[in-house]
Amino acid sequence: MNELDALVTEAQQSFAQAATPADLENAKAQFLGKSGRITEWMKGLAALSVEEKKSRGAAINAAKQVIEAALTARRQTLAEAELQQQLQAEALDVTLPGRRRGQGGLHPVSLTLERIELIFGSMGFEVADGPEIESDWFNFTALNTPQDHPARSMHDTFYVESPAGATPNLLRTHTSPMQIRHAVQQVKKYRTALDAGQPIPEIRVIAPGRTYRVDSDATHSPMFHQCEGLWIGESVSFKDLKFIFTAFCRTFFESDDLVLRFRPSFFPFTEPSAEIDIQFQRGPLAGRWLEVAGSGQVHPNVVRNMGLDPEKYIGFAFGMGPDRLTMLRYGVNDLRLFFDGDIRFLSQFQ
Ligand code: 2U9
Repeated sequence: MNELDALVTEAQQSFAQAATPADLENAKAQFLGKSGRITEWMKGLAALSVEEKKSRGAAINAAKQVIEAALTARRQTLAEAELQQQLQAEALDVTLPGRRRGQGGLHPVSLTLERIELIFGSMGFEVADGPEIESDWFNFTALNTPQDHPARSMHDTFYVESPAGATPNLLRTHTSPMQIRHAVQQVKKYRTALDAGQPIPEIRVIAPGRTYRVDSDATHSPMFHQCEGLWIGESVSFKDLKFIFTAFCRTFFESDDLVLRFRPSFFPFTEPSAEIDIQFQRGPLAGRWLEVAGSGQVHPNVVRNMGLDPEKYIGFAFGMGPDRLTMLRYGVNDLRLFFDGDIRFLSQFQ
């Protein structure tokens, strides 16, 4: 075997051993590069005679072509191998099931609020929604709560930073301010009729929503929900309150034989006032009296703050805690479970 044949064999072996395209390009440089072995052979031609140049030159060119063909073949092989590897690495199993988007659902307290709105809505109550940051006037003063009432202390109420000298705003401690707002709006709307001594539509509204108090244990959360109701007209009485609230409780708890008890109490915004207890006749809570709401006849000062004459307009109000109603309905004993955000607990209500 002459030297050129040996060089071709060496180049073929060298290309075959190159495992990556980079290795192959290095191997190519050794044979076909500027100072590669074939190039050196070409340079060697200069010293030869014309005859020798012809025959040797042809032989070198033939060897070069074989080496180039080997290089091209190896390049293709390596490129194909690389492609195959990539295809395998990125392979998609189209038979796998798709990833589903999780199905969301309503929070148990939201379910209760919807239920309350539906029931009172069916009895002709509007639903009022409004600010959670309130003024001292709407949260306390308009509701006949005296200046020195303990509820107004920093101990019980979250105050919001405000400019020096200004009466501080606060996180509403109940949703009653919303009922005042609603009533004032209605009174404004019917001012002309009122001034002319004409009757105006009754005010019948509930105000559900978040409320805040400085309080935290197994049955109190600093943020909790409330739903208050208000019905004002020319002859709305305690018997209407009893009827409405009994109907509400029996529908809410789906229990026609549920019994209610009105126990005398005190609230600054109602006079007289009563706590409302319920008693189930069946089920795990049967026989026990459970407190579910406060209520009363709206205090004349509060009626006046709505812009109405308390000698002519009268009515009742009530307030309840949807969080507690949810606990009773589902048999949950720790209020904090509702606000921990644990999906394992919350998904049970879907
Ligand atoms: C206006 C006038 C009067 C709303 C009322 C209660 C009694 C009451 C508590 C129930 C459970 C608060 O969340 S709770 O702790 N509420 O006892 N609320 S009367 O009285 C009003 C509301 C608005 C204009």
